Amino acid sequence: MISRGFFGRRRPADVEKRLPPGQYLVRDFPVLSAGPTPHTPLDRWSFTIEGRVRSPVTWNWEAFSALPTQAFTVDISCVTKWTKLDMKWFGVSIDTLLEHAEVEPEGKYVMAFSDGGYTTNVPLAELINGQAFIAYQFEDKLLSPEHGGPARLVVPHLYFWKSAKWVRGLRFAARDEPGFWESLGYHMHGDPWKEERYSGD
Ligand SMILES: Nc1nc2c(c(=O)[nH]1)N[C@H]1C(S)=C(S)[C@@H](COP(=O)(O)O)O[C@H]1N2
Ligand SMILES: [Mo]
Repeated sequence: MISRGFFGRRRPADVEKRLPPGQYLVRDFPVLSAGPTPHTPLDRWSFTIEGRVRSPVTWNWEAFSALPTQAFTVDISCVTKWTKLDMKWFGVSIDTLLEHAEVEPEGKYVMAFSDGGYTTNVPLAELINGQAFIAYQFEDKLLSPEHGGPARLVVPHLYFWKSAKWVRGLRFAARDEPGFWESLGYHMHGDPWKEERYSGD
């Protein structure tokens, strides 16, 4: 018997249903970075929750990698129109992180910040209840530097620019401020199913 492979097992109609409007399927994993790939050694890496929280929390790598992990199998859509199905990540759910930080009632908006200066904004409501996580493993390997290792935010239900690579923390605020791409004309929210690509979409 000949193996039909990963995509052969699913009927095209099922695949079609999982493709947001204007997207096409890819099987490879493209790399898209606005600048050079940072290489922060693990002994100098940390992850911080700050801003509108009762008291800021910082984990070093040892503490962060000791947090409970989960597997997440998700479909990802990039605003450049590729969609990749069934991407298997491992990491720490944002819900788990927030068990360690008390967000103030005003802290409804989050700015993710990264090594190299990249930022992206996501409302808190879109990060909780299992919707988003900090990934440090992709498939069977530690996350490679070009894909955001040591760790990246993954918000699978929004366009992939919201999934900040080399993420170092989340800053809580009372107002929704634009991050890097958002201040260059990309959408503040970025829902692929609504084609929220650019401001005004
Ligand atoms: N820190 C950082 N995160 C980033 C980016 C970036 O340039 N810097 N690019 C974003 C964009 S536009 C996309 S599509 C994805 C690409 O992730 P990948 O290179 O793993 O495919 O990362 C997002 N996260
Ligand atoms: Mo992107």
